[in-house]
Amino acid sequence: MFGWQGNYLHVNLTKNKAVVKTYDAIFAFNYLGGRGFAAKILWDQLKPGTDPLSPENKLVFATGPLTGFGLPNSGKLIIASKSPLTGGYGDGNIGTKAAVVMRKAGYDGVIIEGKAKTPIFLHLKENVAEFVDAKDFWGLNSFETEQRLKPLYERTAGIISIGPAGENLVKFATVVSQEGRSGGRPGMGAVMGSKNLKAVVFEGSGILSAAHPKEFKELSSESYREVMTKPGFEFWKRQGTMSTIEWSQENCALPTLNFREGVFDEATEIGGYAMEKIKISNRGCPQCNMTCGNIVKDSDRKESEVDYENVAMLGSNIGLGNLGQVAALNRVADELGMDTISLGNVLGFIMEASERKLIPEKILWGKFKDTKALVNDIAYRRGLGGTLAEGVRYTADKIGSESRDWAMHVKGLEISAYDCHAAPAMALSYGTCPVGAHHKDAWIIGWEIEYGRDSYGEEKVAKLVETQQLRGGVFEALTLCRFPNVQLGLELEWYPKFLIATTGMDLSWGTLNQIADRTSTLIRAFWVREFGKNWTREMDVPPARWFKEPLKKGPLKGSKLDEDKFNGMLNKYYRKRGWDERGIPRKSTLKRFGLGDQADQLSKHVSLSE
Ligand code: PTT
Ligand code: SF4
Repeated sequence: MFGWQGNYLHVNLTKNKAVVKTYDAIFAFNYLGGRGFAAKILWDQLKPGTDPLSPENKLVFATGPLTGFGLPNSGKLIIASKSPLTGGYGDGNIGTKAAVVMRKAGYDGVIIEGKAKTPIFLHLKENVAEFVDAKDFWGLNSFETEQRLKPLYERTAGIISIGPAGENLVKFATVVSQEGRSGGRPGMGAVMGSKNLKAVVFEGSGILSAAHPKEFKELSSESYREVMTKPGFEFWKRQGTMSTIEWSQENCALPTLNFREGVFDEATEIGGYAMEKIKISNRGCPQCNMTCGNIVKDSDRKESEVDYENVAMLGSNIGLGNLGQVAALNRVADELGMDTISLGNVLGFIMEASERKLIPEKILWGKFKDTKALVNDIAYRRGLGGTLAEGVRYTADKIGSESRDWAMHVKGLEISAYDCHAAPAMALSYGTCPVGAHHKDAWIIGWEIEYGRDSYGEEKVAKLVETQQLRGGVFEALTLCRFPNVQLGLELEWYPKFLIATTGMDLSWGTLNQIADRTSTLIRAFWVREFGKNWTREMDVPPARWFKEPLKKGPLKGSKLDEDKFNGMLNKYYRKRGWDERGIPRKSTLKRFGLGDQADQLSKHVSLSE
């Protein structure tokens, strides 16, 4: 096969064993790569009911057929597992040299199972898998870990690691690379920690061969050039995702004080233009010529990479209006290896609980030093930090009463940075995202605001499914960064051309969308298999706050979601997906995607509708 290497490495940490396994063209054609591969592997290889933090859970690193080729933004890696935060399918997409080097070492993916007796790191290259003692590394933060590992290996090595949060099994610990790129929101770092795996170092110098080398070479230079000609290119390089702060504020979608409001009085202080004043450089993922990581000097005089989500969640959502301090919190989260979105949620939640006197501790909005101390307590599970380390759903269950109404999560994954009091389609996007509340599968709020916020109609459901197919389906399977397309408008026609040149396969958008739908149906089946009779459609419904408490400030004051209309919209969504009124894929739908065996297995856990 061209494009795909046709194999992955299966590593067992209990037995110190690594075996190369091959896969065939049918697997590649049905699932394409990245999230598609991860979903199929986890369905096939994970026993239902596996404890996510047990040696039996599997951690999957997966790439796509274009990863590592000289094509726009092909330096990303999917990290997937059964999530300790949600109990369902979890993944994240991280930009890292490790993705490129893993492919050059000859692997499309790595599956890790078991648990090392003592802390280790893995060194993987062509025909080599070393299990290296990491006792001296355990306890280091993710930046120190990478800095200490780098000189031991080739300059081109790609490294991913966890920080203390992953070691201490914080449920929203992430995997970190290149001092600031962080992926795997639903606790992929905790899964790594549970296996005593501190880091993975990839080395590889093989050549990726394209099916049509001459055409590929031309496409490569043309497409990179095309990215640079896009009208938004210069501004993007200046601000990256940070201009979204101003956009969200204008559109009453900036999460403020635990998603109570959609506008923040100090938005300008933490926005894109304020960021430009303290910006020192750009950083980014490999294979990218539109790098968007804004490196700023933070209030601790350290360098921190800020994106919209980090700043909204650690800024407006916790009432902190000083960008240098927000950046410092972000840096601490990166060092400790914790997801900033979930972190901003648990902090906002506990500040609200304190304000309402539901807990004895006094935790005030927007207090930098106290918040920083609490962030450290979470990573090391000290005092109240130990509770917050379990995530917002757990914390609300512990505090009880009405606090569940404003515990901002879906399926246990904390909501990313868009307030939905006046955005029903975005609320549905959070509700139905395959990993829990993440904007990655469908940032539909931009379109929704243009189209009209009030509607709960069929057209919004259709647009949502189409967006999920493209972003959550195709980009996550190709494992390419979606920003050239969604931020700068690189035309979709490029992508099938990339596939022909590299793999030799002529995949139409119809075929790609079918692969996307197969994967999302399989992931839904995975969730239902895990939850069995406890699965309910309520798991697709966002928190009560957006339905019960209208906005009190800003131009959309008085807005809230309508529960009945939302439920109607959810029904339409299920119909469009071929799922029944419980949100469970119908037998006929599973069969339509070639998932007949999966239907048989699933029917042992729940009754399936025809
Ligand atoms: C992603 C989520 C995001 S999405 C952000 S900012 W964003 C947060 N970044 C964090 C961070 O930084 N440090 C930290 N400790 N935690 C963080 N949590 C949050 O994680 C990321 C970019 C961004 S920046 C986005 S939107 C796009 N996401 C893509 C995606 O999901 N798929 C895809 N095919 N392409 C994408 N391109 C963009 O990549 P998760 P990264 Mg991240 C400091 O991983 O789990 O998916 O959560 O990977 O390399 O940093 O790139 O405004
Ligand atoms: Fe990474 Fe940003 Fe480039 Fe995407 S645009 S590949 S997130 S640096």
